[in-house]
Amino acid sequence: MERNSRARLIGAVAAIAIAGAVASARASEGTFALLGGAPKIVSQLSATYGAGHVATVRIRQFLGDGTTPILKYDIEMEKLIHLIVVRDDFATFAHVHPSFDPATGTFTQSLTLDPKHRYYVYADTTPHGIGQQVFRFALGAPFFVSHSSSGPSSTSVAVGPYTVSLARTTLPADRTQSLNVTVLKRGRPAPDLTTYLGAAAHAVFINTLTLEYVHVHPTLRGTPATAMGAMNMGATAQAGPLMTMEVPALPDGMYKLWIQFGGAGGAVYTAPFTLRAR
Ligand SMILES: [Cu+2]
Repeated sequence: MERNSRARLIGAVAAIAIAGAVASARASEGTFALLGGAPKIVSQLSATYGAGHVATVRIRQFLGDGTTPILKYDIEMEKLIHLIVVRDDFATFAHVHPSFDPATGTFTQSLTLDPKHRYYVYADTTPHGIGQQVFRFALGAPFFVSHSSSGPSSTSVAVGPYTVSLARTTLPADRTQSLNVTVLKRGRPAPDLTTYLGAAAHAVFINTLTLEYVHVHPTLRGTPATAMGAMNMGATAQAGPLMTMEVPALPDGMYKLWIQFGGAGGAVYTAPFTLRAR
């Protein structure tokens, strides 16, 4: 019955008939998208579209048999799921945390979509006993928007009162490397940064051609980095303006990168970059 009340369902027989005709809730199967990982589960998304370009997205995941729903997830970075939603031109980025119904294993999230665009939705979870899994789905307009082959972005981006800088935005491909991340406020190392979801910062990379996904966590310079792909940081994560991140071996290509961090008062800021690996 999911979360709908019985009364609402009975009152909505006509609407169900319409929904059935539109068949908008048919589940689509996600494409495995974690760079360097391997698919161990089946991930499905269904979407219903309402007024105001609002889509209600439901995600269910299953064991490899495709029929046994996964009901138990490990909490990673304070949440059961991280849903990353990126517009097809990579101009918008959202990181949200759907609600979870443990009885059915269904994650539910409302998203407002620009009807002229397609969106890539990444479901980043850690099913208990399985490890991190990331699946990609497409929502919205069915046409493909070709991406201009623009070069890497500037190494500095202003976001709110902060300026976020990377050591470089052109990286050697196919090798792991450390990349310094610096956050300034009024020209000085920002004194008021706060942790966000249990980390100094979160960095999501998406290959603009293959749409492969990587999610790493910058740490304060001079503190030990966590293992690649491990989201468990313990309770000791600290925020600060001088960070470094361990970048995994990126195949040759262009990558969008969004760095999220907490500012004064816990406000969340997102700094977008474009990287070239070659
Ligand atoms: Cu993160």
